[in-house]
Formats: sequence, structure tokens, C-alpha cells
Amino acid sequence: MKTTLNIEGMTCNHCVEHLTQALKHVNSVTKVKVSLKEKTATVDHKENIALSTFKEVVAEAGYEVV
Ligand SMILES: [Cu+2]
Repeated sequence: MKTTLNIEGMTCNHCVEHLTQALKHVNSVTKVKVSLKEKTATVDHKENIALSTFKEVVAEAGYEVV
């Protein structure tokens, strides 16, 4: 499964790395690709993940799913 999230609040590559690591820690996630330019996070995962879970993880990292 693949989910693309629109992310607000990233300003530099540190943010990209920070968010990537946060999303990688979510259960069943296999791959994360974050784009600063596109303001997106594309997440590959083996099981269904609720949007609320993604929102929570992103918020905890200091950014926002929009
Ligand atoms: Cu940053």
C-alpha cells in the first residue's frame, strides 16, 4: 500500500530527515520518501494505516498533514 501525505511546516533537509525517521518508525512501514520541494511524504506500508495515525505521527514530529 502507498499513501501520499501533503505536509506543511518543513523548511530544510533537517526537517526532511526528521520526518522520514518518524514515519519509518510507524508499524508496517517499509519505505518513506519525503520531498521538501513538493511538500509531500510518500509512505509504503504493508498494512492499512489510519490517516489519524499519520496525522498524529507527523504532528509529534512538529509538522502538519494538510
Ligand atoms: Cu528544517
